[in-house]
Amino acid sequence: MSEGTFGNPQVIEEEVDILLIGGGMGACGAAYELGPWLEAAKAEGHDIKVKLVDKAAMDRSGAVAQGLSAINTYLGDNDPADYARMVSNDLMGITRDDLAYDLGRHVDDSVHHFEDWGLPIWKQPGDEGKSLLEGGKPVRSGKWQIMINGESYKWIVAEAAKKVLGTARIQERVFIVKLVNDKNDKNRVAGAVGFNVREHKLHVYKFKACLLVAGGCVNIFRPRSVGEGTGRAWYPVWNSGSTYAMAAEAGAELTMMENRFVPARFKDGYGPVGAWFLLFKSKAVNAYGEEYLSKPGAQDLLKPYYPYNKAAVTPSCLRNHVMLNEMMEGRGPIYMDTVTALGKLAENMTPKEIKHLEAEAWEDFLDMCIGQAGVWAGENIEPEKKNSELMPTEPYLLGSHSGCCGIWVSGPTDLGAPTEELHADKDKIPGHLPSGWNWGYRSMTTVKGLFTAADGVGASGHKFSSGSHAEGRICAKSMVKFVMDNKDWKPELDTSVDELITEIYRPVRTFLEHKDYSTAIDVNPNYITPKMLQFRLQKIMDEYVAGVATWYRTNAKMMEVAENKLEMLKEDALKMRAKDLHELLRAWENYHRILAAEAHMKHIQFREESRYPGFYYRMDHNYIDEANWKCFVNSIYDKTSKKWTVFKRAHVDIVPKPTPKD
Ligand code: SFD
Ligand code: AMP
Repeated sequence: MSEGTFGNPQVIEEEVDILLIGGGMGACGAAYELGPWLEAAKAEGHDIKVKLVDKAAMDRSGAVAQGLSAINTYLGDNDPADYARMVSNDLMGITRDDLAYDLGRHVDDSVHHFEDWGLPIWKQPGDEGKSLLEGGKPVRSGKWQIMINGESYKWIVAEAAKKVLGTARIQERVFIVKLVNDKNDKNRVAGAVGFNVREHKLHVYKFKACLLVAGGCVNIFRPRSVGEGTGRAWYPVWNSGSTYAMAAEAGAELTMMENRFVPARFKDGYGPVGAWFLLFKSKAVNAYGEEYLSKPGAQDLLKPYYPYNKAAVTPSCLRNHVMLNEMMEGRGPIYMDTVTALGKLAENMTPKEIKHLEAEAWEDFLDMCIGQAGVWAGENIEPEKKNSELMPTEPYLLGSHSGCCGIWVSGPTDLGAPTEELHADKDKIPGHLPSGWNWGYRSMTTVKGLFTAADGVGASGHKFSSGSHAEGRICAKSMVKFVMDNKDWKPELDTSVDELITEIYRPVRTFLEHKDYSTAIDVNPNYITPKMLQFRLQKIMDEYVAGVATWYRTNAKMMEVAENKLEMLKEDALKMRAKDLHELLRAWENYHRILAAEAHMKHIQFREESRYPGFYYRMDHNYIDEANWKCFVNSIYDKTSKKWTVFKRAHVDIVPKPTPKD
């Protein structure tokens, strides 16, 4: 085989049964779970071939790259039905109970494995040294969350996945650009194509089934961190919308793409707040020291968004709504009152215990968001002496954290029936799953052979790291079944390898063709650098689609402008240049971002209400309209005509929810 050169890659074609795209929590879960199922198939004489492809190195790839300090979903003694209720409540009533319940009943097993593989999980005094499975009681920060020493969380989870698959079945540093549909069935996937980000190699995979778990989408909005802060974000910048864009282009139905997560975070370093609110019992206060969430009148602000203001825990977006109100009325900055919280906790502590408490406060960030510890060090912040500013960030698209955008997937077959397991109040439960929520293979999208998990699955949310792993495991099982049921089927790509090379290396060839036209490599009328194109995308989304520039506000007219500008951006995207493989990666990441951004905008445009106040406002419909919009908004993209079809799907509560009282 000849060596590739820049723009003329060596082509490596490979046929497998199952391709895993991504090496994050979802993919590691799937890889681990595949082990026993592959063995079982082998025992029956079927050698199922598997490959995992990650654009980075699995030990530190994806959202958990820097580690975490809590596992946000561990049920323990909690009821999965309550978990489904919490997910629904936090996401303003429109989630799929079948998916949430299914996740809730499976997730703990992944956590038990993490501990077995070496992840230190905090235990209650007296239970140190006892594993969860041995009855050790975890230190809960909240009802669903447990504390860990998680700096090496991803290493540990990746190691277990790698052990099962073996290095020969893992390909790191290959960025998958697109899925390829089957030649004989356009509603089926038959392959995927990507390039090596370090060597001149193009990889073409054919498969029967594929798990697309490439994370969520970051950097479609202009971030708050610009200039010297560029590059900082809360969710990982290398989650570039590949999951949503590639699925959409393959024809998969997306769901709830209007949803976004705008987390309240420690300003500038993007440090998460959960441990502070839940473990250290800290309060957010305005510039005058008032706890704005509980002060008189705060609840009135939530009235237009009835009935979701009635929940025991105010949904994340509504907490943001009250915070934004404080800022816009001039009572900012908002602070996390770390001084009072640590002071209260230290009241009955020995000096040694106080030192330990302060160390824990630092470790929370050192374990998961080291940049925040850097901000503290750089700004002389000792949390026991000085409060830190909080800020709502730029929006992120994700389906595994406190958001629910993603792909519409087939649910479990055994839920929805009025069983004891679901709820004692079984007579009130609809007798079966609503039609359209299950089509045979759990977690398969509406495209045959294409599965997803974690950030990829829409209309659920609050899975976090553990749930993402568990959902990957669920997929492994159903993909093996799919492969066994399709033993004799041969994938055939609907696009030739030559066409794929031409398309994928266009930015390189554009560069090579025009580079000598000007003397400054970045200034050239024949191409645009990926970095500049990304700035343009971020400006459009920020200014017209409810980014930070407008305090998350938009309306139909603004989106009309955005729509036109995005059309032009898509045209110009074809002129992106790549002066090296790194820029080729950036070019395709941007392409994925644009499609994800377009889906987000189209869905916000379609949903004529403000379902997630605090995350975004349709100022022309600034209310929640339960009668017309308590439904899923789904969409399908046609890659040939480049048009989106957006439509409603009925929502049903499978797990009964309390009726709010006035
Ligand atoms: O503090 C391609 N998360 C938290 N979860 C918790 O359980 N506890 C916490 O404490 C959490 N917090 C938190 C979290 C995330 C981050 C970034 C911070 C803090 C700072 C959330 C979880 O991490 C998250 O839910 C899961 O990791 C999601 O899993 P998954 O599998 O959907 O995504 P991934 O792990 O990012 O992996 C994506 C993979 O895809 C690769 N990839 N590969 C090939 N081709 C392409 N085109 C690709 N595009 C991407 C990536 O390299 C990666 O391997 S807290 O805020 O609440
Ligand atoms: P975060 O650090 O904001 O990503 O949150 C981590 C976990 O804590 C998630 O499960 C959140 O839903 C939860 N959480 C964060 N802040 C609060 C709060 N003020 N009240 C209740 N739950 C919270």
